[in-house]
Amino acid sequence: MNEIKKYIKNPIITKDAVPFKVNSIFNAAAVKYKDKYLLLCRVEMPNGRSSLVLAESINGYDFKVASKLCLTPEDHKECYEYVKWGIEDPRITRIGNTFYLTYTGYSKYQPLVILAETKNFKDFIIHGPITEPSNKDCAIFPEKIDGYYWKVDRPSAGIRGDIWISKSSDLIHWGGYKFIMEPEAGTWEERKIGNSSPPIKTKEGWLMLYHGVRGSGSSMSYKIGVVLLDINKPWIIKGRSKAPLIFPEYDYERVGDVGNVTFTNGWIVETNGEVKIYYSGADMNICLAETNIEYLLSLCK
Ligand code: BMA
Repeated sequence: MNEIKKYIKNPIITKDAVPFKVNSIFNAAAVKYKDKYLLLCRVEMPNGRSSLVLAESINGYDFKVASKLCLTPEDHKECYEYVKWGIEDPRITRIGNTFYLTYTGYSKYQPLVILAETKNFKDFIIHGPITEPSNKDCAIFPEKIDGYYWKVDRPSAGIRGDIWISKSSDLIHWGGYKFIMEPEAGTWEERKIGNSSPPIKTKEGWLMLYHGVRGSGSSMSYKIGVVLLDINKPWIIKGRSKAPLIFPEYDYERVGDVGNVTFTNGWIVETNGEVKIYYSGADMNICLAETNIEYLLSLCK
């Protein structure tokens, strides 16, 4: 497959599939767990604040949404004031037998990044904020590099929206902050960029999806690109797609709570190199696009 193929039956999950009342379901983290495909989805509740719910599937296409929320702002006993307005847009990284979740905590203090971990998707240890506000779009690398854990995120200072990288010995205390990429002026990603999915190790480097935003008039358009980072020095960019690979084109991506948005925070790589990108259209649903590692690498050349 030398392309990105949007699934013919998109969207694969809408709010009609959620067994309780929500305003929308979107922006899911994705992982394989015990031979099942798991999506940890953001649900916006009727009051406009978000929580997380699991959806699971045997084949990666047909998902069943759980009957109860799996993580809510109220579960954050020690840091509730930083997530009071919702928890949003999780990324999941597996290191050993532990799944690390990074997600946005939203409150009057502006967004920041929360770290939690689980081994079974039932019991969660919530570590709390690992950035100050304003920061979001954080993903952790799946293995240590040069003896350290690494994360990317998107601090917002003034009008800038760049991706930065930092390192840690314990995943809690971070330092060694470095700028890695900025929006490309005058293009589809000129306004701001942010990580989209946890980096994946390939023979040519770390492959990572990112989103880029362009504002025109009163609306913003969200599209998805891909970047290749150096395997030993992940702050060095080896290549970056010249154009977005996923962008709003169909009604289910153009019309919704926030129109003209394609946004992803989860992908799954199969052992044969095929890739399933779970993305959302117009902040309203969950969709699937399929491709493979070789093609994604070719876009970075
Ligand atoms: C970003 C995040 C995402 C959302 C996107 C488009 O800033 O808030 O959750 O999908 O905007 O509205």
